[in-house]
Amino acid sequence: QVQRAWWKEASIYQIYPSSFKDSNGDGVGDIPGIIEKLDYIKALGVDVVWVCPIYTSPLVDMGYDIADYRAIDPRYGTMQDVDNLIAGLHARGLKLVMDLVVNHTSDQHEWFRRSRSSKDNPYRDWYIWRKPRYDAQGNRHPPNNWSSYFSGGAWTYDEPTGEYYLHLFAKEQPDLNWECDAMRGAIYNTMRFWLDKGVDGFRMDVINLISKDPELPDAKIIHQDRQYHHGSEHYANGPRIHEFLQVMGGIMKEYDAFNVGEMPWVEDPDEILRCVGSSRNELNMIFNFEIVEGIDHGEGGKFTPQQWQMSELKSIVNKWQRFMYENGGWNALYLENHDQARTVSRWGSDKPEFRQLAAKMFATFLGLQSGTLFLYQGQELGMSNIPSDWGMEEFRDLETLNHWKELCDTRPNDEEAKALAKTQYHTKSRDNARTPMQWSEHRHAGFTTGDPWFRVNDSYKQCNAANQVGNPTSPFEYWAAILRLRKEMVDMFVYGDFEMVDADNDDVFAYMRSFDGKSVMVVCNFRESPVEWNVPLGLYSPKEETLLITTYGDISSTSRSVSLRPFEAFACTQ
Ligand code: TEU
Repeated sequence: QVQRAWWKEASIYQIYPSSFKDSNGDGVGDIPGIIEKLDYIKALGVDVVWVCPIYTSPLVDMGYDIADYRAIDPRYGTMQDVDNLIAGLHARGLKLVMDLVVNHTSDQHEWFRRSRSSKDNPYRDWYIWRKPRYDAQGNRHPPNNWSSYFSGGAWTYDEPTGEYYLHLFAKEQPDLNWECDAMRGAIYNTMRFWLDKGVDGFRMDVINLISKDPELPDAKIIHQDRQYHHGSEHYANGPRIHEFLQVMGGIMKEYDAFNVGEMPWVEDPDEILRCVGSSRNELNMIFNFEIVEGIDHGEGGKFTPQQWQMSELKSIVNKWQRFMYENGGWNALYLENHDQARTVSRWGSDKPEFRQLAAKMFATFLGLQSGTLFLYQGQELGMSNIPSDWGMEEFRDLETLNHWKELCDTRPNDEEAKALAKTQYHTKSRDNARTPMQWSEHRHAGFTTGDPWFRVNDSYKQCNAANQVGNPTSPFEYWAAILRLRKEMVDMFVYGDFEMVDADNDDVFAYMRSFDGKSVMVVCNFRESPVEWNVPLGLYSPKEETLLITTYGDISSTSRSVSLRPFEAFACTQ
């Protein structure tokens, strides 16, 4: 028996504030800019808007380094603007989800300034400080061998007090100490502060990293040649994670609020179910990373090449679709966000003749699965990665820049490695998703009247909201149709069963959804070439009359096969 919930039926639109819409000509997107575009968001047909961090921040990591949890960064606007945003959304029947980034703060946060000031400051214990280790020669070393996600080690030595602090991300993002009661209390109060304001929920940044093994043991060594090692076995879903998540879940429940937890480095389905199971009162759902950081990351990590395989994509999708259906958990569906490259470029094609077709194919593939659907700004337009002829000077993201710097420092003359890394940045850098939103064919794509903080993708004349809204063949209108279909057939698409079809096919991703004796077949050609798809024995054959949605407007089929055009996708009933 399926348990119904508004958030299971909802679709969520993610906004990256710096790059969405600039209202005052300073080149940076802002909250009044978001308010200008609420009708656009409503027209797409989503139910919830998730806004990435807009709190006071030095923007070392684009706002994921928060200096004050209760203040709005002046670049984005004021608290009054947030009130107006909430009112504008609620007036349209939309909800607001904010980012909750509580694994770490900025090093400019008042808590950290105090913490680092002296060993006996009351805030000392709010962060994770440890004494150095010394070797036989008396050389100083960090307390353990963990690496940071943004290159180098996870510890920085702080001269004034002679200890190291932990930072799993940049050195300007010190990790909070969740073993400290007072610190936890401050975070829980912060959640209430925003919920009392009328915010409808949170997206919780790397929430599974907050509970660490207090011993902070050395990481197991997988790559002998490296100085620092991953270590997630000691802090991903650590010893007290469920205790903390249940407190937060309790707060969310009081407000009937929505939450989704971002959870890297955990793959065990049973552990994930302990976080999202319907009886657990922890999280509604999580973002897992198996597709976006699995199928095309090579052995050496994100910026090493790996040709993705259809069989792997199928087995990941099938596993999670079936597992949550059978075990009373819930999936978050996404392919893009501010940390991931653009789908069309990464797994489809952004050639002019294919870009829109690929965008619509991915909309079909993702949009008709079971789960809560997340769309990232620009995905509804089929926006593509930054052009291949942009040089390194255009990149802004510290993950990419730190990686590049480390490579240039350690292998300055290895031209081959450098060329390879550049190709990888053009495929997978976070910057691919962060170029300004393309509103129109006008100067700077209508994003700003000033100089944009980040260069606008050269594709804006062909790909923009103005030429897509109201155009029946556009990706925007196709996404709108998918979202309508999910609402009209909510039992089928939200609550129905999922079954993979033709699992061994390397070109075509096909699946059946079913509910109460009825079914829908979804067929997606992932290739830029035509593919003849033989309908598996025992299945009904797709016909023009039974189409629910189609990327080409019609289909070309006989009773036993369908001639799929490049990136063609459709869904049909019996
Ligand atoms: O990302 C968490 C995370 O796991 C990242 O390391 C992610 O894997 C990486 O960006 C992909 O290359 C979250 C936020 O989404 C990200 O923007 C922040 O930089 C990070 O946390 C630190 O707050």
